[in-house]
Amino acid sequence: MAHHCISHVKDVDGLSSAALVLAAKGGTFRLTDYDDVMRELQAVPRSATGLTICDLGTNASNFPEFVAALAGLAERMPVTYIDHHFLAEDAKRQIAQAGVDLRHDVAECASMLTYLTYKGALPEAARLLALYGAVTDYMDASPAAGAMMETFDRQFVLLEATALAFALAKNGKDYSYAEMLVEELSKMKAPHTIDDVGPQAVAQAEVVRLLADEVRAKGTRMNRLAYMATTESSTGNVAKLLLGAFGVPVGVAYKVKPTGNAEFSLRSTSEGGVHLGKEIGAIAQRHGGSGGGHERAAGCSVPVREVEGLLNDLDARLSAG
Ligand SMILES: [Mn+2]
Repeated sequence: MAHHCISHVKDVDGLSSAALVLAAKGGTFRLTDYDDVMRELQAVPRSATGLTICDLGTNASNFPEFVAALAGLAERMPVTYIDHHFLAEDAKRQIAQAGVDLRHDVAECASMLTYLTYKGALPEAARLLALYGAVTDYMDASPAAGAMMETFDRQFVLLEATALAFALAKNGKDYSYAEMLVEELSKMKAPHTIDDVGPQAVAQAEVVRLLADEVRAKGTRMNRLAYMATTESSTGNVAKLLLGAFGVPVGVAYKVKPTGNAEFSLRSTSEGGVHLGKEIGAIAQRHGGSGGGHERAAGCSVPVREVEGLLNDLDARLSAG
């Protein structure tokens, strides 16, 4: 008899969401990335009495399988799906029709939506976890997060959220480190009091400083975007650094995976002029891959031979305005 949670492994929003579910419902949790969501849905323990899925956006290419898996699970237990990645109205309808309690809002981060979902079973301190996800997802000016932030020392929240994000980035390839963070956060520990989060965050600050120089040297500028191939674990970081290094509205970083796919992160400034998540979803599908995300932060995956075509299509789309 235990609740089960599946949440996003890659960022503080996913970790905070998992910690909130763990604090409110107890039970077990698994952290995963977009590519492995289907596998995790199939691996939900037989003994689970409920399931919460957090911060794991889905994309058009495997949507029918995703909904079918949700429907199968919803026959066995209550299923709650909490997310803030873009979802078309029809997709939302299909998820609800599968018997899933969908908590979806693109205006707030997943950890804030998770906090609001389980608020009644959570202590006061859980509000900080909601804000860590909001800060690191750039959603701390959203209606619920903005109002909550006003009741805290803003610099304390920024310090704790950033320490968490940097320590996670430093240990990004190690899922057990992320799991440790979730366990500790679920006990309402402040990030700076968790083991070596402080030193790991400082070490990551040095990684970021050196990376900024590397991006300047190795990045390539097209018309409206700059791109770079990297082996660095956080392609999101590299994409962001490209914006400043080349003065372009869109930064694109990718790494080639052993599967033969190139995995991209995209970031844009307010000058981008397009919804990155929607555009890259359509472009990636044309190149035999998939993708999606937010207006100014998105990701996709395509076969490595399609990298050049994808970059050309995206740059052309951005140049068309
Ligand atoms: Mn998120």
